[in-house]
Amino acid sequence: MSLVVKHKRLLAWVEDVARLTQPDRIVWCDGSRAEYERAIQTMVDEKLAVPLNPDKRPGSYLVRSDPSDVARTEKRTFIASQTPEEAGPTNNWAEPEALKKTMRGLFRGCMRGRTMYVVPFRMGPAGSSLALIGVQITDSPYVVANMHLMARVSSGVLEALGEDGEFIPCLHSVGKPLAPGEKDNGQWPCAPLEQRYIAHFPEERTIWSYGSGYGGNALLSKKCLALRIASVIARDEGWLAEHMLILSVTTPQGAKRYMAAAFPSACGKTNLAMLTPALPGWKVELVGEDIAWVRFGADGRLYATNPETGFFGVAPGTSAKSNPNAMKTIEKNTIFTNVALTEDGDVWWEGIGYEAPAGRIIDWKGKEWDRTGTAAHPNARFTAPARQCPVIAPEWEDPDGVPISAILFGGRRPSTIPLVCQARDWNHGVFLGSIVGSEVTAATLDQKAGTVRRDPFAMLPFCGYHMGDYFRHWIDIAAQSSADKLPKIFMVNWFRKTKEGKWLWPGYGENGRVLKWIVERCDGQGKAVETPIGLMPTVEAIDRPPGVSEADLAELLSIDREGWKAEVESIKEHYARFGAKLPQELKAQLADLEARLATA
Ligand code: SAT
Ligand code: MN
Repeated sequence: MSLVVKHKRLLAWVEDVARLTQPDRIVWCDGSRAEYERAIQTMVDEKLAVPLNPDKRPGSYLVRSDPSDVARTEKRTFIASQTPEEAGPTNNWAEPEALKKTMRGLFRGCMRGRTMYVVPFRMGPAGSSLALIGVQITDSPYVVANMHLMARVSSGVLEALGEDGEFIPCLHSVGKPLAPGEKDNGQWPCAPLEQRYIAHFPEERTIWSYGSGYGGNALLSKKCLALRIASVIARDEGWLAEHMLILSVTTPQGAKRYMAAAFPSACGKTNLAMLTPALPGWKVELVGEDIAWVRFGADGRLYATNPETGFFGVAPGTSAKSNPNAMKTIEKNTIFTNVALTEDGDVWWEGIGYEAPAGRIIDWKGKEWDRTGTAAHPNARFTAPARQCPVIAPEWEDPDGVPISAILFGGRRPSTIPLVCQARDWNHGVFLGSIVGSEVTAATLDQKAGTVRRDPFAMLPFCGYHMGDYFRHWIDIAAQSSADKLPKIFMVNWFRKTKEGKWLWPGYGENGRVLKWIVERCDGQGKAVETPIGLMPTVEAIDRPPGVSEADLAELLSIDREGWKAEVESIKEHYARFGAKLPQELKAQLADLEARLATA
């Protein structure tokens, strides 16, 4: 590499890691196209990636991971703050020195036979005051290629660091050293589950990840840096790092309004971010589909920035019906992981919108599919550049971010939660964020079906500190502005069912009708009535989609008083976890809700 690295701390860290992990060679990455192609070719040579048919999916590849390494592993994810109190009840805590000792033992010699890549990257557009620089050391060419798509990898980042700039060290290994002469030979490298650690050291702003090569465990820019570590930085610096999509809505009159929205997983966040509204004349464009960094501008408004450059989206269920814009985004230059391969060299998955084509299908495990089980893994992914999205907002890389008019919180709630409801004020909105949850559909080890799994702000797995302090931070941040400039906050629920189990709301493009009411509320229009749970649209205020009767809409907008009383009890249980760290303001919100339900 022509660039001479002058950053002593960075050089010393790279040397230390190389001494510990003993790679065969070190490659400093520059973010070039040639480098991307070399990383992919390395995988192809090792039979870890399959080039797809260029007539079907130009520039695209299929990768199959090990069946034990197919998703983020929350049980192996740690917040190693000085005290367990700082990590709080929702995180796995580990004592930092002990964890480092264990992990150093694992890292010792773990890159033997492999290349150690040093990947400098920036999160956030050039010139953004929130942009953060990270340097990821990894022995995975899969990570290198994916980071090229997801983050701004470039040698310019090293130049910007100069001799002593701040960066977040991200150390990663798949945890599978190679013996002399040994090759991966089609075997996705990773370590056994019990040896995996995804560790965050929030005080040092450092990430160490060992043993997994998949998704958020390995692409450390994403959940580890841009959410867990960034949430700690944001708390200290007075901004917000959130698990939110960012979109714009343009009205038929040409007014553009921006919204940020948080949903737990499997609630159609990517679909909403790329929505094609069914209402004529309305347009939605995407700024981000997973992470929002949010800060106040000089004008007192909140501005949101997408720190990433690509999508790491779930493939199964993505179709021309559920998300036509995602389908267009992944037509080319896409890395697919754990989907099925068709005989003509294209990809296929459950819910792609058409039957699996005739001929041999190779499933995600690399075996010929007998057409009984699923051909793609349920958490199979596509990695694609954001700029390929047909509805990407032209301003998506604006260094100032986009001014947010509304914040939405949602979940998958077959009962109780109405289609939409507006918070009375900021603190009430924070309350709505703190009680976000989705109904458990199939019973799991720790929860029975029909109960609500709470996922406050959809940040449960991603908050790098005590969730009670995080609630406090959300309440306190309002003091940086005034009530009239703060975004309005809404709770939405596309998933209401009748008692007989029939969907009450068609969802997808029809959700644009709810966005319309939200825009109207932000602009001081749109009819709403005071209810015990917040401000609700009247039945006439929502443009009714075809197939939804007036009675259905009335039910979608009704207050299920008994359901809400049960909800209050469930929120009390949820809140009990946070003990003395639960802000007084949220206790007051809950007491207020209970009182309103009793008297109204
Ligand atoms: O694997 S990721 O963490 O990037 C995606 C997810 O699980 O939400
Ligand atoms: Mn996510």
